[in-house]
Order: sequence, then structure tokens, then C-alpha cells
Amino acid sequence: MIRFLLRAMLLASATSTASFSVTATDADFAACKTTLTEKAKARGLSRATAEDVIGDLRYQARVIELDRSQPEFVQTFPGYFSKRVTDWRVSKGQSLFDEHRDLLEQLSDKYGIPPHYLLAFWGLETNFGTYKGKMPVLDSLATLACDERRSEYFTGELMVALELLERESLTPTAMVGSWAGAMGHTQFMPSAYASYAIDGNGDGQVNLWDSEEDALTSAANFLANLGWQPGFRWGREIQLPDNFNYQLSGYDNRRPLSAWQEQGVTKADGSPLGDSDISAYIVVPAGHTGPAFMAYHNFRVIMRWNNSEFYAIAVGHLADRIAGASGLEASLPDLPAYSRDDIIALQQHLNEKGYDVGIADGIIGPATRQGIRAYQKDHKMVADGFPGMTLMQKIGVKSTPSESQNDDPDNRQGQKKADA
Ligand SMILES: [Ca+2]
Repeated sequence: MIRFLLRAMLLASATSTASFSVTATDADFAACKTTLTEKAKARGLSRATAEDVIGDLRYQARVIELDRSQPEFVQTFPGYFSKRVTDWRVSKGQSLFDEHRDLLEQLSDKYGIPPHYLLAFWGLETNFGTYKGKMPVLDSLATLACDERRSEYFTGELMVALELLERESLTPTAMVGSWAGAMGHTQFMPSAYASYAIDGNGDGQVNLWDSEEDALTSAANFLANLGWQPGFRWGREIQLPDNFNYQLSGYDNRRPLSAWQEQGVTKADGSPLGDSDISAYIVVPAGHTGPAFMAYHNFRVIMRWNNSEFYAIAVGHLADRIAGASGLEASLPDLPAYSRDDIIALQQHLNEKGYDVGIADGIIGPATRQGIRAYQKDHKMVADGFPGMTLMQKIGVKSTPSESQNDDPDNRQGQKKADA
């Protein structure tokens, strides 16, 4: 019935944004494509693109599955970091530095992005081009455009992708990428591709799949446009004083380096931070037993590329390693991998005990961190806002022993009930 109504709405209003349920039928997708064809024509795309290319697009059920899937376990920093900053990536980055030295130095002069950062993005996005994704991007974007969750955004990205197809004389089969539509060596979404990608090798085409020169030049141009400050680092690993007040960590507590130095914060090797007025904040991604970092302006620029502090630390540190720096001073703690249900149980406990953390959603956001800190403070624990083993045991939330292998849904269900 609902599907019938939606189809009727689609037919009645070809200009409205098309959407329907997860279980799309062929008829639904065909109706949605008709709407997309009208939109493409209205944007000035050719009849061939609007009718033939869109007409040939296929619904990809796998894309919706991936869009809906929630990770079973909450990602820990040690797990994330050790999979991404590897010795192989460091040495591969260094050999590619030699291979592309002239180009990378030209890009550094022109855009202000040092070579080792471009190599770090390249390494993290696609393992230096060895895994660029194999999903048909136009199909994926059309599938997401015809799905209710983020229809408007993906309809826009699909239209831009079709414009790119025409502008760069690409073929639909050549446009492969991630399931969500990111393309080429540096995984640009169509809108970033259209606005910031550049023909680096001068062959008249902007091709982020086949040309490493195009991809590296485009990454440099993109980062410059995202606000990269030439001449500055991303941040660095630091050492905190023993009595550090962890309430001072996080983006809301930006201070000049000189002020952090006065508080007893040093570089990771214990040497002085320097008496500078650069604004910086402290990131403690694995709690007080793990490494600590100072984040500068360029850290936030990296997060405009991918909005994740873990990602920004990985890019920054991989860049440092490619440039010859050694690994982290602090060792990565062996943290338990909590399931979403563990975090929900923790949130419920905190709420019941009067530490308001909002809705128990299994996500550790600012309110949950605040609640954990308040609880830790009241119980004479290090108030780092991080759910360590001691805290989890103290409030009786059983944690799952290790990575995802040991996952029995029925058992976890029972555990959650017992904890509630
Ligand atoms: Ca080119």
C-alpha cells in the first residue's frame, strides 16, 4: 500500500525528490529513474545522458545493505590506527616520494601542501591506488538517490557525476569507486571532483582513476581550498603532566601553545613545546593510558576531508613517518572492543545514577564523555571521559572480550537484559 502511494506520488509529481522503501521493486526504480531523467534534462544534460545513460542504470541492493549496516563493535583508536599506519605504508610512501619527487615538490610550491601529506592521504584513501573501489558509481548514486534516507544529497551527487561524464568524456563503466560514490586514487565524491579536480598531466582530461599526476594535483588543490595553512604541521604527539585535568582536552579548549607549555605539556620526547601563540587543542583518543596529541589548524582541515579525529591523527602521523620521523612514543593500550550494546548499557547506568548523558544510543558523543567524566570524578578515578575497563567493571557492564569473532547475538541479547 505504502509503495503504491509512493508510486502514485512519483507519477503525480515528477519534479519532487524521489524516494521509497528499502525493498524497491523494479517498477519503483524505473519510476524514480524517470524523475531523475527529468531533473537531468532540466540541468541541461544531453538527451543521450538523461535518457540512455540514466535508462541503463541498475539498482544495487548491496549499496542499501551497506548504507544500513551498523558496525557491531565501537571502533577503538589502537585498532583503527594500527591497521592504517603500517610499516608497509611508510616505506611505500617513501618510495613513491622518490618516484614522484619533481611533481610533489612543484605541488608543494604552488599549493603549500608538503609532499608527505599528499602521500599520506593517498595511502589512507586507496593504499596508493591499489584499491580504488569497484562499484559502478552511477548505479550506486542512483540507488541512493532513489532511497529515502539521503535522497536529496545523492540526487545532487548523481547529477554532478553525469555532468562529469560529459565534461571529461568518460564512460559509465569507467566510473567505478566506493559503494557511496567516491572515485579514483583519492576517493573524491562527484562534487569535489567537479569543483577541485585538476588536469595535472596536461592531457586535456581530468582523470582521477588513471592519472596519478591528476590525482595528486587535485588533492593538493582540494586541501588548499579546504584552508590548509602552509608552513604549519597537523599537530604532534605530546606528553601530558601526571596531574593533567582531562576536562581541558577537546576542541572546545583551544589555547596558545605557550599556555599549554605553562601547564606542563611537552613534546612527546619531553622537550619544550615552544613559546608560540599558535592555537591548539589536546586529543586523547584512547584515554589516559594511551597517547596524547596536540591538534593545530591543519588537523581540522584534514577533518574537512574526512570528519574523524582518528583519521586526522592517522594522516598526520603517517605523513610524519613518510618524512622520516619515528613511531609513537607512547604505546597503544590494549583496549577492550565494546559492542554498541555495552555502550548502551553504560549510558543507561549513567542516566539511572543521575549522570545525564541523553538518549542511550550506543554512540560515545560529547554528552556521554561528559557524563563519564563526572562519574569518574565522583569515584576518584582519572576523569578522562573514556570508558576504561575499570569503569565498565565498576558499574557492572560486562565488556566483550576481544574483536568481533566472539559475537553471539542471542547471548548478547541476554547480557543486555541482565545488565538493564
Ligand atoms: Ca589529465
